[in-house]
Amino acid sequence: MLIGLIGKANVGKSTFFSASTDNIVNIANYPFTTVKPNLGVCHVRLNCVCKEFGVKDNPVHSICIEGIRFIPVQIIDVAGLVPGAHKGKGLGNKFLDDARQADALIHVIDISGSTDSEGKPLTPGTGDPLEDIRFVEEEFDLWLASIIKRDADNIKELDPSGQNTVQVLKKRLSGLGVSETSLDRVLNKLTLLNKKFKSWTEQEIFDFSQNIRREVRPMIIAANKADISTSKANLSKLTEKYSNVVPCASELEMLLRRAVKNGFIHYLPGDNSFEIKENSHLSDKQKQALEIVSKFIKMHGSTGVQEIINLACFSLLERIVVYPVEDDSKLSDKKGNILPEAYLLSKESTAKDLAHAIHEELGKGFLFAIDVRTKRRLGADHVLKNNDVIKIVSTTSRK
Ligand SMILES: Nc1nc2c(ncn2[C@@H]2O[C@H](COP(=O)(O)OP(=O)(O)OP(=O)(O)O)[C@@H](O)[C@H]2O)c(=O)[nH]1
Ligand SMILES: [Mg+2]
Repeated sequence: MLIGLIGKANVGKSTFFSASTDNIVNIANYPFTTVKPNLGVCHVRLNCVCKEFGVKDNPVHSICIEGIRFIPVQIIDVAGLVPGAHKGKGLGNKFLDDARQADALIHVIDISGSTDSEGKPLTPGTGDPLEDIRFVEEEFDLWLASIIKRDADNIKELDPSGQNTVQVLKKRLSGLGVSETSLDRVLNKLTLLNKKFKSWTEQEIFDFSQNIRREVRPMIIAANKADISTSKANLSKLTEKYSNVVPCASELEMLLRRAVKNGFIHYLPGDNSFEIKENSHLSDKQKQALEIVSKFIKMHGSTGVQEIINLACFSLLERIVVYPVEDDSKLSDKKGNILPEAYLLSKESTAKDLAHAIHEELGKGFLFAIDVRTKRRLGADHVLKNNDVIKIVSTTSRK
């Protein structure tokens, strides 16, 4: 699973990336600081089942702190874009090629309005975040339209009668993972299902691209720089129009993570408060900085960074968490690690899908699964639910 950070230049994408991965990358108040994409690992946060089972767990690939499980997820920070990027302006559309690998997108914006459409610094409050969202989405759609158009001649060749539009478009958009159901839905909505592709107008190609983008790359809007006072008015305007907006302050999250590293505070990413440790000898400047963060968190509930990652995983991608174990009485693997793994699976995953996700061989030899809570036997097609703890019995696991 890969989360992509996209947006206008100089809105704080790399700051969000650094804050969520603890990898400090280039950050600066001018456009195009990021040229090559940064790839890193962030974590989704959830309540672990260890508390319910009353066990002290020792995860192998995730982390559990005080009953809160952090599961790794890949995240990519790409170059910023400016109007005209699909025609090669700024760093051109390379960012879209990088971003298209992502399963879900976080669209980072500068909600304080401190940057113009090219990402150059402005007096806070004079930039227009609503316009920024519109143009970034439009750039994405125009880029998609150009891919479809680029292949238009091929499509005509492949499908001279124009009878098999769905199959051909599916093939052309395969890099984006567009399913036939999504394609059908969009074509139906736009009443294009029975119109031969070769007679589609420019506008129809654009509308099709826009709808496909909404279908296959839903986005969360990270309203970044929400710590700047000019954000408030913009935020109200935005929430009137969009439902998927979360205010955030990546810079403040980064500050908290640094303070944790330096041993100054007790804080877990996503917490709604933090505690300054005794004998942490903070300077007045550091105290003031933490005071600003504290005020922000009180007002917004958190810095927003963790909440946005969680929304990308659980709302956009609708993942569930499943804990596989080999020993159902000890809840452990063969080595005795308790609740060793936590898998983020798609919503409709079955017991057999889980076996395959663990290991191809385990999937091939699947016999049945056991729901550790109820001790019930589950068949291959049994649909798993969030927080299930499952033992897989397979011909390979008997060896
Ligand atoms: N006040 C405030 N400033 C922020 C925040 N996040 C980022 N910034 C500042 O915004 C500027 C741009 O940050 P970057 O992370 O480099 O932005 P970017 O979107 O990656 O920029 P490009 O790679 O150039 O497209 C820097 O000066 C950051 O310090 C925030 O939450 N609050
Ligand atoms: Mg950057």
